[in-house]
Amino acid sequence: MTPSQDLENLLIDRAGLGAIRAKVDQGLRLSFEDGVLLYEHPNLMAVGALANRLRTRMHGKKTYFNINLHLDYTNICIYSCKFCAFAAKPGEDRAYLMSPEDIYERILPLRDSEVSEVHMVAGIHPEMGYEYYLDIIRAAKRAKPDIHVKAFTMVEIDHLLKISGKSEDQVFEDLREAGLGSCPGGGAEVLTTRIHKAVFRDKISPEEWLACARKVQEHGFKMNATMLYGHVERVKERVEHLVRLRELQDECGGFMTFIPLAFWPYNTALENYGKVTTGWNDLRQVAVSRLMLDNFPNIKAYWVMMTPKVAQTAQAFGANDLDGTVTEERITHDAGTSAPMELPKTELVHLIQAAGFEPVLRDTTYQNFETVKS
Ligand code: V47
Repeated sequence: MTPSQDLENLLIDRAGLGAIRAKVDQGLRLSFEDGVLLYEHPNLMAVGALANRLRTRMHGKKTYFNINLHLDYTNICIYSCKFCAFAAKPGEDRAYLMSPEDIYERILPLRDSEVSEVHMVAGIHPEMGYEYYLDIIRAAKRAKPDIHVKAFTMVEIDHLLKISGKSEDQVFEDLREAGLGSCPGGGAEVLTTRIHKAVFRDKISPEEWLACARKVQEHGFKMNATMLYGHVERVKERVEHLVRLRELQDECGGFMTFIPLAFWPYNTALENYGKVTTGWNDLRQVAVSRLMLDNFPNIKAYWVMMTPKVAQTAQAFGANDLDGTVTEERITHDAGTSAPMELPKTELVHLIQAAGFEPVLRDTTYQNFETVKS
């Protein structure tokens, strides 16, 4: 054992977390009660050291990122979730809808660039039919055939299954044929009945989100999972969310990354209720996620919601991925995030290296890697 490991053990054990350390060291699963304890423990540094230990065992000093683009193809949405500042109703000045041609024209100039992924997530439009969804994927692939299309949260997939008039197998076959590569992890919010009723009651329930994720994975697609935290949820509800995801991952194994999403309250129905999450809370959320989700290969610190500085620090609290360059995200910017619109590759590399980690450029599904030197 090195002197720094000795010191780390001392920090963790003196904080009264020796029993959890023993479980982490033996690769044993943490319980629901362990999760609650980690969230409530006053010594964040000790919780972070535990998460960093697991992160180091899984990934060493590597931090992954990619070069990507977000296209939130419409903000028109039939739902009115209390946490959302992005959604608009048809006819509102700020309402917009991108056509397949718009998607094509936006991606075409990137044909010879390093961009490897387009992330497409949006509201549930009341009128767009099944073919529209296939057409926007096709448009992205037509513009840049090698781009990975990571599109449609479980809310959109569930909607597609309902409006398609086709069998489940056919819908997934159509999506694959159109060029869908994988699915992003949004729309889960907090997977408990109380939070569903309180802040997103019209949208699919926690059980429906999990059932849809199971279908996606059973049809051979990889996907991510998220949790929207920092609003009206309680500690036990955050733990319940993590445990439910962990159980589904045991069953299906198709989750690539978990992304804790820090809530931004501005322009939402929770503006006067919620406070912007603090760096302290964000780092703890990353650390507890790493420790509880032992079967998730990656934990992402999403700088758009967490801010670049907190995301950078999160690398030492369990995160091994910083997402990507992003460019053009609207959902969090409409809700007042203080993060910039885009981080150039050089800036991401700097954030990673300045914290003593090794930047590794990845593709969406973590199949191809390129170590970045600067
Ligand atoms: O589902 C909505 C969240 C999600 C707010 O899979 C908000 O790689 C904060 O899913 N404050 C969409 N968050 C984003 C998403 C995502 C992002 C980055 C990477 C990946 C991935 C997925 O944004 C929504 C919702 O949970 N959201 N409003 C808000 N006011």
